[in-house]
Amino acid sequence: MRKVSGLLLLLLQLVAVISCVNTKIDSSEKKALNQEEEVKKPIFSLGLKTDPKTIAPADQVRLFLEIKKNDGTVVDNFEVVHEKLMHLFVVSSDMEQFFHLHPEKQAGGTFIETASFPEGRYKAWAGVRPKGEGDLNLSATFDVGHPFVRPNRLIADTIYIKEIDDTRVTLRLPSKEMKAGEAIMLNYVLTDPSTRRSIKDLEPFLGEMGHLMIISEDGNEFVHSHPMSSSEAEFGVVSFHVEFPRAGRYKAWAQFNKGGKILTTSFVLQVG
Ligand SMILES: [Cu+2]
Repeated sequence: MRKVSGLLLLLLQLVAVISCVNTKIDSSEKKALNQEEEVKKPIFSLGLKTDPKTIAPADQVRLFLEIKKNDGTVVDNFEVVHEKLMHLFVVSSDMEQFFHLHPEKQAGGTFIETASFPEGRYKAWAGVRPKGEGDLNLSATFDVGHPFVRPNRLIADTIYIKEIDDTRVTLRLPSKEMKAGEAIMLNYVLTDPSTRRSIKDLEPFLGEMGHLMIISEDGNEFVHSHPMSSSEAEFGVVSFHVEFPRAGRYKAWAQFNKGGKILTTSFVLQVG
């Protein structure tokens, strides 16, 4: 009996030691995680001011944008990305409005853009590459008028065909369900709806045969993709390689240059 209780005691001690080790691992892991979070803390943010401060629908408004560092300094040195220093995507909270703008950089680092917007709450995504840094996509919000804002709910498209300016744009999705974190190919096929022939006069737009901007339903995830080299733009097919950060619905805007005219098309996608 004594032997058994001695064994039991040993076992209990062993369990205690193991759980102690476990706790230690847990706390050190936590520490490592915290450090990682600190490292990941964004160094840059987007400063946005408008003139006028209160914006009425359809009124001309000037947007002043600054890329700021944590210490408050304004970044003034940028690399050209796709022919521009800044690509600004302004999207309404219901994702019905989409603007692709190119603000002009001023001395000192402030970018200025003049535009007008229908009533709504807007998120402005600025795509920039500060010298020596990677690509940044930073966002800031502003209101136009007195928008009634509710959580956005997108309805996934079931038919992936749209016609714009005498061009039929068909999005060919992968045959399998699209999953977050997987490499996915989105093929856009551009045809002439009357002849059903492929569009052959696609031209580069900002240095690429197409641009694809994807935003999650809640407006928190932003993905910008460019065509793969395997695209056959001369046959009206432009392929994008994308990876969705998480499951949910996304709105995807694709832009093409057809004989000097910019075509913008959008679809809502469901990602499992
Ligand atoms: Cu752009």
